[in-house]
Amino acid sequence: MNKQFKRLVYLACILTTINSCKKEDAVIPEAPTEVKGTANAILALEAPKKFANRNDLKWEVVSAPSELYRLSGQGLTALFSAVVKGNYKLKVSAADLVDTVFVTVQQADKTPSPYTAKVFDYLPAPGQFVNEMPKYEAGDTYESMVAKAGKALVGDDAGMITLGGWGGYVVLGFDHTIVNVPGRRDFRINGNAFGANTNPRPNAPFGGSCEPGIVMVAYDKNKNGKPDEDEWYEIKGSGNFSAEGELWYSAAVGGKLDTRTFRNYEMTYNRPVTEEESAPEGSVSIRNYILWTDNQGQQGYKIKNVYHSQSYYPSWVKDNKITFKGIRLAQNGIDESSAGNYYVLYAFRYGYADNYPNTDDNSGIDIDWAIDKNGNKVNLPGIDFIKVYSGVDQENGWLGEASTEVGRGEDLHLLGTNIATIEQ
Ligand SMILES: [Ca+2]
Ligand SMILES: [Ca+2]
Ligand SMILES: [Ca+2]
Ligand SMILES: [Ca+2]
Repeated sequence: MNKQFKRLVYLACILTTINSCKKEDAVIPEAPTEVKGTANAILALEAPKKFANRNDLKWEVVSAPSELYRLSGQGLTALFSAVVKGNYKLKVSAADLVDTVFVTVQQADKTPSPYTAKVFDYLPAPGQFVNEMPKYEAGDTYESMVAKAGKALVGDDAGMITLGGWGGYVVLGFDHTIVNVPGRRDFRINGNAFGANTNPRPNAPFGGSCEPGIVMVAYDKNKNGKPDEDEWYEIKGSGNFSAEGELWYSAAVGGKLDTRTFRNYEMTYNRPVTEEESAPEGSVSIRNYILWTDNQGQQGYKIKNVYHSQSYYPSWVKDNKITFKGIRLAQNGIDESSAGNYYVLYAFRYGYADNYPNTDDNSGIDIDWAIDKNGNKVNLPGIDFIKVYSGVDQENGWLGEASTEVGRGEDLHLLGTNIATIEQ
C-alpha cells in the first residue's frame, strides 16, 4: 500500500512538472498592454509582467497627439498625465527587454475649468486688509470665512483676498490635475504686484509692489478630492534658501534691511490690547499695536496705520495668539527716497505669488521647481492643491506691512499659455 502510494505521488509530480514545463515553453503572443485614462488626471501605470524582476526600467513616450503630457517612471510603476485627449504610445524597456503600452486618454465628462475651483483653508496673519478682504461680519466663523475666501477666488469674476503679514495662508484647489509639462511653467497665482514708475535708483531691477507669497503644492494621492494626507512640496523660489542671488541684494544690505532667510521660522502674533488710536504720529495710529515673538528670540510690535482703522487681527479667531510656521524670506522693501516716502518692494527672480505682475512670465510657476522636506527635487506628474503664504515680514513705513494678496489661480496649459521654465 505504502509503496503504491509513493508511486502515485511520484507520477503526479512528473505530470505536474511536465505540465508546468509546457506552460513555460509555450510561445503565446502577448497582447499589447492597453490602458484607458482621463485628460488632466493622474494615471498609475504598471509595467507588463515580463519586467517583474527587473530594476533597470525605462519609461518613454514614443508618440503623442500633443507635447503637453508628463510621464514619471518609478521602477515597475509610472505616473502619466496628459492635457489633451488622444492615443499615446509608451515604450517600456529594460536593456534588451522591450514592450509597448498604449494609453487612450479621454476627455473628462465635465470640461475642466482653468481657474481655481475651491478654497479649502484660509487664515491670514495680522495685516491692514484683514477683516476687509474678505469682509468679516459679526457672527462669522472660521468656516464662513473660508467660504468667503472661496467666493472671492472662484469663478470668472474672481477678486482678491489678503493673506496679511508673514505666515498668513490660503489653500486652494482645481477641478482637475494641473499637468507638470516638462520644460514649461504650469500655473500662476494672480496677485496685485506692479512696478514702480519713478524709482530714483539708476538701473534698478524690477520692483514696486512685490510681496512674494511662498507656494506649496500637492497632488491628491489618496484621490478623495481633499488636501488631507497628501504630502506638501515646496516650490523652491529663487530666494527660498538665500537672497544673495537677487539683483537687489547688495542694495538691501546697504539699506540695513534684515536680509536673512530662515527655513524653519515661527512667529506668534498676540491679540492687540486696544484698537483705539493713541497719539498719531504721521501715518502711525498705534505704534505698539500687535506684539509678536519669533523662534529666533526676537520680538516687537506690528504698527497700526491711520489709513485702516479696523482690527488687523482676524476677528473670527478666538485664540489670543496665532502661530505661523514656514520659510521667512529676506526683506525686499527699500526706502529709495531715504526720507520714508518712496518704498520700492523689489521682486524676487521667480517662484512666488504676488511677486511679478500677472501678465509677466515670471509669475508663472514650474511644478518641477518642487522639492521635498529634505530639499530633494521631486518628479511630480501634476498637482491638485496649492498653498500660498506671505513670505516677507517687513513694515514699509506709510505703505504698511508686506502682505501677499491672492487672486485666482490659472492652469497655464488649459489657457494655452506657453512659458519656458528657468532651469534650477
Ligand atoms: Ca512644468
Ligand atoms: Ca500685493
Ligand atoms: Ca487627498
Ligand atoms: Ca499687500
